[in-house]
Amino acid sequence: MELWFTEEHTDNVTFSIKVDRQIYSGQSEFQRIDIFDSLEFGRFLTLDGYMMLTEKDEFIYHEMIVHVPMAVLPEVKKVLVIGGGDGGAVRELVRYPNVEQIDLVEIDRQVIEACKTYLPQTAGKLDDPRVAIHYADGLKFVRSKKDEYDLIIVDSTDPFGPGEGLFTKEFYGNCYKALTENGAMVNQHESPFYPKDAVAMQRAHKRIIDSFPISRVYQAHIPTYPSGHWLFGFASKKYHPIENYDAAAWKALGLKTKYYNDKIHVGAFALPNYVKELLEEM
Ligand code: AAT
Repeated sequence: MELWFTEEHTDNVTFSIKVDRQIYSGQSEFQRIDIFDSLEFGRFLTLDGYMMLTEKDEFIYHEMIVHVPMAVLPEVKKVLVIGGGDGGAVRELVRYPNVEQIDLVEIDRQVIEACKTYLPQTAGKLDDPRVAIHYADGLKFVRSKKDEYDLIIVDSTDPFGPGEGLFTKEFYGNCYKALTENGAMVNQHESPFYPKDAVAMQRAHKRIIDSFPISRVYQAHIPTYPSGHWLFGFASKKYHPIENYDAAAWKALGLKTKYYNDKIHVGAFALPNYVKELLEEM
């Protein structure tokens, strides 16, 4: 008998991956956690039935959420990652020798445990001595922080369930306060393509531009997320993601990447007209 993972991308569209076998299934206090093996996408993690990452395409998401801000900000020493219990963002961050401390705030301990056991490709660097894991709600964690982080990466689930609070005005305002004067926040910014996702994306964008003086959106192609067209937000106090981008300095680090490069960095901020309109029409 064939086993398929199917996710509804809209009421009229589904996306399916043929599953080789189920590796893990658990119900935490916050969500249902499943891990499957597949021929086409390798091992993949879903939460409450929604795709979080696959071994085959996670490099795109994690490189774009980490290297874009790291190539813009001059001196990143202390980083806060909110969500991201799979460890993919942390894996990319620990490649930077200047990064001294990474606070990972993941609400669900069971996600981290399952990923450490079954997804070493992403979770393999969670034991780096610079990483401190906090099991907490990111919304609450940032409330008490002031002038502390050079970079905040919001690697969260979508704006329903436990991730909902990470798309609020209160949260973005607190992230602003938690950042140093040179700091920036990058978030997974949902998809512009299907109208229901686009509404959530627009709402989040409006709240971010109200909270930060500099705010730009960039894109990447992520095959296993709804429509494959995904956005990220870059919101900053001082540094502009292109004007202050130092390609030579980033190249001098000698980091090997599979997706990110200097042309992608600039090109990712070039948005299709329909996306620009969605962002402007609020
Ligand atoms: N790295 C790509 C994978 C993710 S998972 C996002 C993580 O955010 C999950 O492990 C979830 O438990 C955690 N999370 C959700 N809400 C909170 C919260 N309030 N505080 C801290 N952590 C939280 C991102 C997938 C993006 C999917 C896009 N469709």
